[in-house]
Amino acid sequence: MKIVYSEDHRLHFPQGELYGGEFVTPFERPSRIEYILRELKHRRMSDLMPPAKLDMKPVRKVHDREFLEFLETAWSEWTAAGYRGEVIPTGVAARGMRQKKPRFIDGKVGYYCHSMETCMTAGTWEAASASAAVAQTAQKLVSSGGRCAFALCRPPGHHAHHDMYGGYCFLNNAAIAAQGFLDSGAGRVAILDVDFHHGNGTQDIFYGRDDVLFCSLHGQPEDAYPYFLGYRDERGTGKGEGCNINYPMPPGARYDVWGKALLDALGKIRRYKPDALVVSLGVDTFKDDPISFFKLTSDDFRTYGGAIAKSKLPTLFVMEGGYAVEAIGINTVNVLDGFLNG
Ligand code: SP5
Ligand code: ZN
Repeated sequence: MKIVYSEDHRLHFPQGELYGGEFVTPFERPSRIEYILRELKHRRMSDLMPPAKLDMKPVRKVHDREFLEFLETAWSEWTAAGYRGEVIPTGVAARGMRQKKPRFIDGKVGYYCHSMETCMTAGTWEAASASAAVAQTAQKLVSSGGRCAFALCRPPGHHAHHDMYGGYCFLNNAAIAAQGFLDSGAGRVAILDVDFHHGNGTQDIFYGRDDVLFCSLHGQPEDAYPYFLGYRDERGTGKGEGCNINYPMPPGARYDVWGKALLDALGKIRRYKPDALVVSLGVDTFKDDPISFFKLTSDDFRTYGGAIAKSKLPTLFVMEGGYAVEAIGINTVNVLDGFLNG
């Protein structure tokens, strides 16, 4: 399996994540990638390549132009304002308030942010755009006839909306890849999001479209981040009606429950007849994940990799979350291994 990877992910490492009212070292940290690389090497999966330069065309189709400008300039505007800490909003555009973009950086940050745990720092834009380039380069490998590829993205992407960042995500790598497939000639693309958290950003981007089917398996929003999206009755709108399918599940869910949802999603994907499949691959469904509540074992990851392979679709794996760092390599590579041998 071809693996695309960029060292530029290291440029994004904020000092803090707001967690339980304290600033802690971010769960989404550079060592996650190091653990995955180590396990890939250990299992002789070393077909690594760097990304090509990012083509902004598909990026502009899934993200708002002014939002992209904001991400690119936020750090310089923040420091120019005299602030010495990392970029965090104070006031946000909440219920009943006007949705108009303010001029000053404080206001703009509140306008474009949906989750305050996620800080921006000096290298955030560079890392986020390198991560999108990783997804795009891997997508092109699959579009030009490969059976599969692994985009080792960091920072992750599936919480990034058309015009909002948060949940450790800035650019929606999976959405950029899906758009890339369409732009390279695919008629329809399916996105299967197996990260523990609902892929609210990906849902937002494709909610009114029928050329992308989005299926997400996740912790139910009553109990789990992102809290305000991911219910079963969110089914898409307009011509996108029926092209958004959510599988919210309760705390403690094991593979007996989770695997059933997966098979249902894979059935829906088969009937949609896509030309390509993008898997938003988060391994925070693992039983020992520090911020999640599903109970998948390391063996379960191999099992579901095999189930995904049965779809026989050109498949792009895009790395999302997973915070049990000592096991992240084993769990991620188990999915890829299960796929290759499934
Ligand atoms: C890509 C991805 O996986 N993003 C996840 C972002 C989650 N951010 C908020 C986490 C809040 C966790 N609260 C957990 C309580 C556990 N006791
Ligand atoms: Zn997650």
